[in-house]
Amino acid sequence: LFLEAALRDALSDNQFTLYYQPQVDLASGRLIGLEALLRWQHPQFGNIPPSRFIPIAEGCGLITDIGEWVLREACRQNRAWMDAGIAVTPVAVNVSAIQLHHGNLQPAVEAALASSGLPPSLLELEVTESLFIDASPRTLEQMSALRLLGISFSLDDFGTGYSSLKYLKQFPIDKLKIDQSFVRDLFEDDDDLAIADAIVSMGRRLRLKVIAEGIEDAQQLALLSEIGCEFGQGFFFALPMSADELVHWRATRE
Ligand code: G
Ligand code: G
Ligand code: MN
Ligand code: NA
Repeated sequence: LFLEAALRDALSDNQFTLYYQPQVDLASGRLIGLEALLRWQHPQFGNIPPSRFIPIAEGCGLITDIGEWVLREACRQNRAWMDAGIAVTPVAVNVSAIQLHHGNLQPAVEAALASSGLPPSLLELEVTESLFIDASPRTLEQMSALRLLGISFSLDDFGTGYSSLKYLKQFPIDKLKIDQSFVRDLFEDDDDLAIADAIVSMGRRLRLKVIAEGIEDAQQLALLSEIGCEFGQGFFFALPMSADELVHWRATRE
């Protein structure tokens, strides 16, 4: 209840910022995208992680306003980088199943694209498998409409949720994100390697892109490359960074 009250002020008081974590092509190391991650700096209580406040925001309905802010800010920032002549990549925004369920994601995305002038091909939306549990008809309708606009969808935390594989056929998904829980012990645990390998193979057959999350060391990277995983993200490449830090990071790699 305390956090709920604080969340209401967070938007109006500008306490939110977006951090950006690079996504790379594993073979070349080239930057291929960014994931936008929400950060909340409370004036008294400091940094409060999304794992704590997103569930509360979902429970009290504030996720709609917060989600709209995230979309607007990510699109604005990516368009600003484009205008500054910085090599452009898509930005991936995490969206809550609730935003889709209630039917306000599509108008929010369209508004964010219109106000920023960001081309739709430079926006990705990350959804989780929880989306598929009692998806309303509006869920699929909105996803299909957004896909037609040129936006792509990634399935986050893949393999940990409620994945009935039939959903991969029913919903317009473009990319699978291998959950970091399968990557963590990849080198020590043959079962994790088997699961990652299976996801990569299935992705290829279904013509889906596959990205591994949570890559922290060179051994994990080597194994993922060996099984044909094309893309990756994790502390081994880069931490999530502020927009300014990211510009610097990009410059030092060129
Ligand atoms: O950045 P961090 O590791 O703390 O993220 C924790 C969780 O919060 C992740 O599951 C991530 O998907 C989620 N998250 C981060 N930013 C957003 C956001 O803008 N919207 C939603 N709905 N979830 C987010
Ligand atoms: O659920 P989602 O995949 O959106 O969550 C992304 C979260 O994972 C972010 O909060 C980010 O900080 C965290 N993360 C990103 N790379 C790594 C990594 O290499 N190791 C660990 N432990 N966490 C990571
Ligand atoms: Mn994510
Ligand atoms: Na994840």
